[in-house]
Amino acid sequence: MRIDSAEVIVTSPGRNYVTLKLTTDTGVTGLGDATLNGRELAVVSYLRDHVCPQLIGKDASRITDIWEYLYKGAYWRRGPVTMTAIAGVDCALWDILGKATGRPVHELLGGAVRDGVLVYGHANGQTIDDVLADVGRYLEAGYRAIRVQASVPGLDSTYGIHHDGTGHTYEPADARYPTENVWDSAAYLRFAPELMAAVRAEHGYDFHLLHDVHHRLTPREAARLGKSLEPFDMFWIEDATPAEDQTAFELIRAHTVTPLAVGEVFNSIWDCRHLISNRLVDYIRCSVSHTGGITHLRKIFDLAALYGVRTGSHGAGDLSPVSFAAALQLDLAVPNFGIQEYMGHLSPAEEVFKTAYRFEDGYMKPGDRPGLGVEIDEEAAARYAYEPKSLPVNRLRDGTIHDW
Ligand code: EZ4
Ligand code: CO
Repeated sequence: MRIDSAEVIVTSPGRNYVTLKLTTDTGVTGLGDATLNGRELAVVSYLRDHVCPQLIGKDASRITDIWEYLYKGAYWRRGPVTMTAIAGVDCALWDILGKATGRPVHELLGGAVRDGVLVYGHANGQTIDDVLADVGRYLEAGYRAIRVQASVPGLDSTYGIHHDGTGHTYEPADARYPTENVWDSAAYLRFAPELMAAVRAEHGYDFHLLHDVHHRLTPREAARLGKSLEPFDMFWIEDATPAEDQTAFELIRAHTVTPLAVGEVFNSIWDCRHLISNRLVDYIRCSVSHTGGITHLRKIFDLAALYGVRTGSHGAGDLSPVSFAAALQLDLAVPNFGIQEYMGHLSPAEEVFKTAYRFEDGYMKPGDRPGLGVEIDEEAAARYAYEPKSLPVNRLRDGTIHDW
């Protein structure tokens, strides 16, 4: 079973997605997501110009060998572009192996160790009242875990608030000039406990409550936030500080028992090792498509299992349905699964990606189609041309660039 063709499909059904499609000489196709939000074309070039030509003729069933070949063979290691490209190849190969053997990928990973994948949805709003209503809608829909974000009073724009009722928080902008937001940590730190108190007062404690800080605080501020949220029994606070400064987590840990989650901007096990092996985080949030695919993410999850760290994979809408399906396959198979983010996809994406997973009673079921369980309609994909867009940039009130 040799790889006969490797094609990169770029489409924008609501937002941009990069998909790698591999086809074998036996006629089996596999899909992998290779989307890196705001930097999509860098991965497209990495794949088309450098990786795809090297795949032709390779034995598609030698997944680990191809992974090592692309990782070690490039000499230049790690980084989001490289690891997203490798992830695209890796997931497509798992998809092929599944289809060739007639098995869903989770069976090839050792089989399901649970019946469904606990997911959390994104409730948000401009005001606390808007958020309370949105949380109510998620509970009504059957969610058992909900991430809550609200506009910080006094700021024009806050991360995590959708503007169009879709749940999607991506802020469209001209690619050359990202939207610029103003950020104020003091205002946020005053507001966050008020928000979580209101959510618990209105809706009680019988569901998991999550919150994304999105890398904006100093370690001391993060420690204070964690402490101030302890009464509200958070499932986690996510990305409390920019996580490249990893000893920062010692300070946060010393002051709060609010669980910590980190990892959506990591791309290899080396980014995770210190935090995991020193038990500085409770959940590791790497995504299958930014961390070298199923093969490498499985290693990260197995390392985490040694230290009692659970998984909580990134699942934003800027990762395609192919990525989400791959995440579900892995989530189902690892003993130390914690939770899976589920933001969903805009409706045009459903024309392009035909998925088998379904939401049921707070859990996601991946279905039992062979492989990852997603097909692409290439004619539909061709109707949605790539649209250059950037993520926003944050500045403090005095104009200083800050983490977004
Ligand atoms: O901002 O995926 O937890 N989810 C997030 C996301 C990220 C986007 C960046 O592309 O933090 O909304
Ligand atoms: Co996040």
